[in-house]
Amino acid sequence: MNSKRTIPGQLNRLTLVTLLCLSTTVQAEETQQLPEMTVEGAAMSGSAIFPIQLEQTPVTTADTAALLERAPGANVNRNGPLTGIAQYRGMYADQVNVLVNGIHINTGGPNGMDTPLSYIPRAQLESLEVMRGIAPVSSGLETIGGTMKANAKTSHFSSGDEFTPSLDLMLGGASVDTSYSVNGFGALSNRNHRMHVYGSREKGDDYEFPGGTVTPSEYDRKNGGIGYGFQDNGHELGLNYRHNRTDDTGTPSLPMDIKYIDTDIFESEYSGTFGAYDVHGQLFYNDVDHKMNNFELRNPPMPMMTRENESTSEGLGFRADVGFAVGAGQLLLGTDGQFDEHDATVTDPVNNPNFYVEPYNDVKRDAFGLFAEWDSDIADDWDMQLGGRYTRVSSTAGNVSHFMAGVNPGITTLQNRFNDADKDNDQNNFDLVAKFDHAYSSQLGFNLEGGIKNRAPSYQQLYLWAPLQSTNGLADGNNYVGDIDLDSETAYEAGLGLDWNNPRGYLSPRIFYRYVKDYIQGTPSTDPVVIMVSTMGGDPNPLQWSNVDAMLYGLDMNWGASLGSNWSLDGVISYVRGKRDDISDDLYRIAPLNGSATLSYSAPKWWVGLEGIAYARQDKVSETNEESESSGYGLMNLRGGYDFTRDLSLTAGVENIFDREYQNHLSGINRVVNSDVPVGERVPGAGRSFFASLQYRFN
Ligand SMILES: [Cu+2]
Repeated sequence: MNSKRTIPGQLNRLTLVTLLCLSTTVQAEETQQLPEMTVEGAAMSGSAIFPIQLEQTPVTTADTAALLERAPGANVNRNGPLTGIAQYRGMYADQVNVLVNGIHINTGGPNGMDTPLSYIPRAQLESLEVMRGIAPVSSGLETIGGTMKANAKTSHFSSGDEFTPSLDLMLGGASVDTSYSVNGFGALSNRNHRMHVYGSREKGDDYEFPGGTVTPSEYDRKNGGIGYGFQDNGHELGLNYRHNRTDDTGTPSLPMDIKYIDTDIFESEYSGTFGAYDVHGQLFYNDVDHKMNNFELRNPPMPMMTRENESTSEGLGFRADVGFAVGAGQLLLGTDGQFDEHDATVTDPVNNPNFYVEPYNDVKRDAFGLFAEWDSDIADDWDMQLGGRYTRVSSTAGNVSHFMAGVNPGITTLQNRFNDADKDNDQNNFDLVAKFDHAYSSQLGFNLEGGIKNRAPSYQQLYLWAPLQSTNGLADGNNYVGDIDLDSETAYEAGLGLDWNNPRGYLSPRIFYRYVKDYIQGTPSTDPVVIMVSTMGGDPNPLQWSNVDAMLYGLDMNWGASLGSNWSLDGVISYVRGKRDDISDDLYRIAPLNGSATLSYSAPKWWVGLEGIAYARQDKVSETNEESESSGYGLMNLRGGYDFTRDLSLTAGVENIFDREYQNHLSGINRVVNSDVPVGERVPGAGRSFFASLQYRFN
């Protein structure tokens, strides 16, 4: 209960006072009952995965990534209403392995507009989990910044031969962006077959904040698909197809807005048992066709500077693993791969039909891995996980062209230099993970972990040859160029945690320290040609991706108190510090100390929850990235639900009750002219919003 005092100082006074009053009031209740979460979290291994509680969150917030703020250590970098980039312990974008329905999605937008989590709209989300601490080597090819898992609603086998139907319908809306959200999911299953079909649409206008309107922050997304599963005699097969169509959607922190994102995702999965061996395999493919521009949802920075970018991408992935008993534990042996292709072209269809730049042409990034992981009970109260992985990442790119080559000497030099270069980059990486869990008593457990993790450079970091803001959503406003000779980032990480729970409450703090050798960071370009070309494009101080050294350390925890049979108080606190080790500077876009607490009351037919969120100021900012500081703030949200019948329920509430004006530090900088938000200022969060959703569930 003291945890609230550790919430940072700079928060809204009202939030703190309200939280204090509420918690003292309800503390008076004497009845004790274990909150559900404590029961689930009691097993030692359970503490490794943090499931975000979805029941009490608004389905009307379209962006699934926004939910990450509810997990210890996790957060979200926002560039627009649908483009949340997952952050975990100060690492983000390509550094964090986000699994969508168990697969890695090859995203097509060179600026992170179609982030993995954007492919499961909130209304379709079944579960969202954050693996705490160092991710197991089996959880993905490149997991330097951790692993998260999002799963969409799907069909499940039922028990008899008869087919049983189920239906899940949702209709919702919110006031701050006059948005609506509809979702339909239908399934039919028996004990051998299951099939489902689903579709959703979300549409919202520019959202309001106390100082006006954020332009453009409108969004429009349709997402739907079909799935089929078969099981018999311990063998199971699943097939899924998903289509995503995002139309006009604003990303005010990026140079362009989404015109469309058109993506197909095919997944297949098999699992079965052969004697003592559990066999599992996955094969998946996706393609992305994406267009963005700077003249339809916003005004271009200068009237003649209209630009449009079309990107296409394809990704093929697989995984095969086998598990069997070895010694006192289970050994998992596996192989996995991800083979991606990227192309992008910038044109000016409005003012200059001759304008033509290829930032990326025929880019290929092929990752192939082998891994072994052994989970065992080394002693009565001790669990151990040992894992090792080899990953080879081979990247290459084709020759590029620019319409000014042969005319502009700087561009001619950059283009020829790139086209004459050997563009192959091969990385051989070895990951190691060791985790120990010790159950000291039924109420207290400790865990200790250490690991070495790698990430090969992204295609943008290798192959961006002309100074442009193509940075997978970094949104710092700087022009960047790549470096074909970059090395992989290598993190050396250690973590320590404890899990305590008893009938009065629970507490699961973790501390971690991570040293990242060859951390990939933009550093001031010293190349006179790059500087000259970038200056023509408006940025006289371009950055070049480089290997530097960095460290990240911090603490995160979830905690809760049982306050009687109906009341519960649950919270999360996250803190991370990220800084360069080679020079004196801080890392870019690191969340300040933040925390949230929710007081909820649950009755058989209804519930109500009051949430307080507090962010401290962030003055540890990156000078290299010209990052600005941000102030602290506090917010309150009130939500409730009512079940009319077993099938029909209503959820409603108000977000940002006091219509507080605030800027989340991880929100990008506005670069849209003629907006209520000045150019160069952090995009503010949404003002007060009333929301409601009606859900019909039949099964
Ligand atoms: Cu884009």
